[in-house]
Amino acid sequence: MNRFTISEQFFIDQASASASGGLSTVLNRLTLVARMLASEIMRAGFVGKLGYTGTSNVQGEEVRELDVISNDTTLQVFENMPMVAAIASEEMEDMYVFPDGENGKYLIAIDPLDGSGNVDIAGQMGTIFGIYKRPEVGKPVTVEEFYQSGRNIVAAGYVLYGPCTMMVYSAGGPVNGFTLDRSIGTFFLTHPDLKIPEGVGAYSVNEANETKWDDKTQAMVETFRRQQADVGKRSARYVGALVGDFHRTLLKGGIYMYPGEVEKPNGKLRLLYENAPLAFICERAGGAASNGVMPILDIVPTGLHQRTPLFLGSKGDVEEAVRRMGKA
Ligand code: FBP
Repeated sequence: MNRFTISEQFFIDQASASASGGLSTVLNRLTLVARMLASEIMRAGFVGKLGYTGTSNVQGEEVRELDVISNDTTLQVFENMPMVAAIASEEMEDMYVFPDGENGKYLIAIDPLDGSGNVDIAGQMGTIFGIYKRPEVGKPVTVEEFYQSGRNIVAAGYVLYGPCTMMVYSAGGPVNGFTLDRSIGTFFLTHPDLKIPEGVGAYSVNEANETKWDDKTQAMVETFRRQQADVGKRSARYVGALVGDFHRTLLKGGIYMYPGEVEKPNGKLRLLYENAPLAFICERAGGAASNGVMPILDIVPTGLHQRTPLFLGSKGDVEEAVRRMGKA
């Protein structure tokens, strides 16, 4: 790999000798989504697109104009891609089946714009994606085809929109990070074979939710806050965008937590297009991801928008957090 390794060639080189090239094509199209959204986010302030649409999504969350733009862009980019059968998105209640989708080979689960609460403060945001193979091609697409555990993911990753735009992905092997050179619209390999550090890094949780957690969760987070965790002293960091908090955790170590609450035991984050793709990346970088009871990747979804608690990061940190909550 020389310093001019670009994503297009890398996807092809990394594919197995017997690969049809379909997955590489899907990944390349995802870099197109990344470049288009990076541009939309950069320009949103100039064209008055930082606000809300006045509607709510299936999650009951207020929808930002950029949420809609991000979802529409994703659908447009994959509209004429015969190898993609359907897309499940945070922004759509039901899956979207493409014309002639029944002959498609892949399913894409996506959060087109993660961290949209950061839209109007120039904060970090991201796109999270997971790619699955259909159980059978040539039949009408059913939503149950998306109900596969993260162990079946063929490729997953995220795009980080921040001071720079990065794409981090794995197709089952190492985790590799690319950085966008906006001037030529090309992603260059800048972070090959990422491994998450152990015993260092921040703990990352919205502590304003503390009173909503059960006693053991409160005690566990308190241990990290009071610098008494077995895994060593930790600082606190929380940017309010899962992709931003996870990217820092992947590079610097530590743990991101979105615990369940007494009133909402499944927490906030969605399994199919947020937790499972990031768990796939985290495990391949040597880390761990749990819902507090079992590995995220072992959970078989029963709905497109199913939520789970999330503990994601350095293996030692996640294991200690799970142990201290005593639910596993
Ligand atoms: P979406 O923005 O895609 O809905 O993602 C949910 C999210 O914004 C995560 O990115 C972030 O980590 C979390 O919610 C922040 O939640 P809270 O504001 O409750 O801490």
